[in-house]
Amino acid sequence: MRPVTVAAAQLGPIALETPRAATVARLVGLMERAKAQGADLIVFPELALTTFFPRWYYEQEADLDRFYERAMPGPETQPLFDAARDLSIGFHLGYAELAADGTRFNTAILVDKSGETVGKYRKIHLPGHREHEPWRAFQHLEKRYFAPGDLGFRVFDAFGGRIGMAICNDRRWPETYRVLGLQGAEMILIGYNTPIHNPPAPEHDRLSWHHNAIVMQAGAYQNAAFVVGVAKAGVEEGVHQMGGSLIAAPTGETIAQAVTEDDELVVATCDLDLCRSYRESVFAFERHREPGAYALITGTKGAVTPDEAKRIDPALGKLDT
Ligand code: ING
Repeated sequence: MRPVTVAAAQLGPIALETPRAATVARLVGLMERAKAQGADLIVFPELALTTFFPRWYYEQEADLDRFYERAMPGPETQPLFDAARDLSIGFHLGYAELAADGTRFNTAILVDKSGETVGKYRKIHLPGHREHEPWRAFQHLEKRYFAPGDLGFRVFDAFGGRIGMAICNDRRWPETYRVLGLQGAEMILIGYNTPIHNPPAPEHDRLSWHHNAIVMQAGAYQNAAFVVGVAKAGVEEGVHQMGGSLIAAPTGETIAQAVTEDDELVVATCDLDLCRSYRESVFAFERHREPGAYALITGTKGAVTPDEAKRIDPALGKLDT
């Protein structure tokens, strides 16, 4: 048995004008409550220190600076690291990072029970658009405000196992989970801010919870790992963001989930050894995968014609006369 008691710390809205210190105090309060429930690790959502600012168009770069952290920990976030050490509870935190070279990333860190940062991830799949699109009820300017992550999908040895991280839109792409699974990930932490309404495809809105659940359940099952998905939820500055925080087991089942759209701790004790029966049978990668048949997966960004496909993977043309 290698139990890890994890608390998915779903957050309700964070208003534009909420001071960082007030939000940090709110997160520390959740750390104290999670510890009281026996948690080893608390998982906060994506961009957990501010409102989801990509919903607005900012002409001036300077107007964006208020949302980014130049240091982690910095003076206003140090209380999180102190609480981790004092309470002996690790945490995962999503935040906007302004790197030393001026590059802006949508970032997450993993901090252990001593308050040491043991892992960092920068969001790779950036959804939305780059230019102002006034036709939308609200913007989704992640392609404008962040650069694609440059650290890859990594796993980190912590909490007695192998912990991977991804952020929000990453959870919709099977490649995310497989790259982590190929490094032996046993638990994958994913914070998200997901508006229920998607302006380019409103017909998808009613399926928000269904899509949220199936991608994380599938990712967990197909890679023999636990997946912890954590929302910033509720009506935040007029935009309704879904809750649906959940913990999925390697069985593919959801073993715990949120029932509100506000601050809510979803707690489960996850035995990382449960990954083994899947990792050593149906998903024994080394026995069953056939990478020689997967050339298209990294050979092209978008879909291609069958003829172009044959140029990437000659096997596809083998029967051609
Ligand atoms: N948010 C959304 C997500 O992938 C989105 C973007 C919204 C995609 C609605 C599809 C439908 O959950 C972030 N921050 O990636």
